Amino acid sequence: MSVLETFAPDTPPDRLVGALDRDGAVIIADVMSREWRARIAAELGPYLDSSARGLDEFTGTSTTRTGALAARSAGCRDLITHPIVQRLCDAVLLRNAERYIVNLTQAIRLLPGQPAQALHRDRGLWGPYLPASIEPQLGTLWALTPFTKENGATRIVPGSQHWLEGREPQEAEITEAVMTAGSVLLYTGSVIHGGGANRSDGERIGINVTYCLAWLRQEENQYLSCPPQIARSFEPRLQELLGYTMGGYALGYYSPLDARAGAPDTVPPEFALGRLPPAAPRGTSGVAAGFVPDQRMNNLEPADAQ
Ligand SMILES: O=C(O)CCC(=O)C(=O)O
Repeated sequence: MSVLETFAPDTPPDRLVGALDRDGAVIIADVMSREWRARIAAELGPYLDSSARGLDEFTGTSTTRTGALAARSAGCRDLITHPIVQRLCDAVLLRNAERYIVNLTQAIRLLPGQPAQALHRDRGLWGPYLPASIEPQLGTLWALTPFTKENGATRIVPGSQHWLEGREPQEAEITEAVMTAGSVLLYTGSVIHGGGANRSDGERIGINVTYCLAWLRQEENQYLSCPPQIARSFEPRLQELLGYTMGGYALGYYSPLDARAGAPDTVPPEFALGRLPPAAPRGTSGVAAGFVPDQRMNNLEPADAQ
C-alpha cells in the first residue's frame, strides 16, 4: 500500500527535500490560514463562476480551470512567493538551471460527478526531448477546500519519478493526496499523478501553481496573462518569478519599440516594468547573469522603455 508523507510547516527543509527526492511528492499540512483561504475564495469567486467546463476528458468536462491568478488575486500572489515553496524549488530546480519561473497558475475546481483524470507526468508538456535526469518542474496544489478520497484528492504514485518510461502503476501503488484545507501538495514534473474522481456532492478546489526551469517555455504565457502594466506594481521577486528577468546569459531580452535613437536596443525585461535589474546598478554594464545587452543601456531611463 503506497503512502505519501505529510509534514508540519516547521519541518526542516532538508527533510522535505529528502522525502521529495524519494517519493516525488510531499504534503505540508495547514500552511494557509482560514482568512487567507477566504480572501482567495472572494478574489477568485467571480472568475470561477464564469469559467467554462473543460472540453475533453483530460481537462475534465465537470472541471473548471481558471488562470491568470497572479493578475487576479493578491492572496494567490502570496502563494506563488511562499518561502517554503521557494526553498523546495531552490533545492529541486536549481540543480538544472540558474533560475526557475512560474510555469502556470490555475484554480482547478472539480465539480460533483467529475471522473478521475488519466494518470500522467506533467513533464510530458515539453515532449519526449528532456533527458530523464533533468527534473523540469516542481508543482504545488494548494487545498482551498479539503481534499478527500470522496471529492477527488489528487492521485499520486510515490516513487514513480524514478521509473522507466512505459511502466504502468498497479492499483496498490497509487495513493491519494488527502489533506486539510490550507495544506499544500508539492510534486515533481516526473511523478505520475492525476485528479481523483469527485463522488461527493461538493466542489474540490485546488490552486495549482507550478514552477519550471527558466530555460523552458512556460505553459501559461505570463506576459499575456499578467502583462507589464499589471506586473509593474508587484514586488520584484514575484516579477522575477513570472519571467520579468533574464533567464540566463542573453535569455529573455527584448527591444523596446519606441526606443530613442542612440538608446540601447536590447534590454532586460525589467525595463518593461520601469526599473533596472537589481544586478545592474546604474553606471555598470552587466545585468542579471552577466548579460550585457547593450553598453548604451546606461543612457536609457527605464521609463523610456514603456
Ligand atoms: O486536480 C488535480 O488534482 C490534478 C490535476 C492535474 O494533474 C492536471 O490537470 O494536470
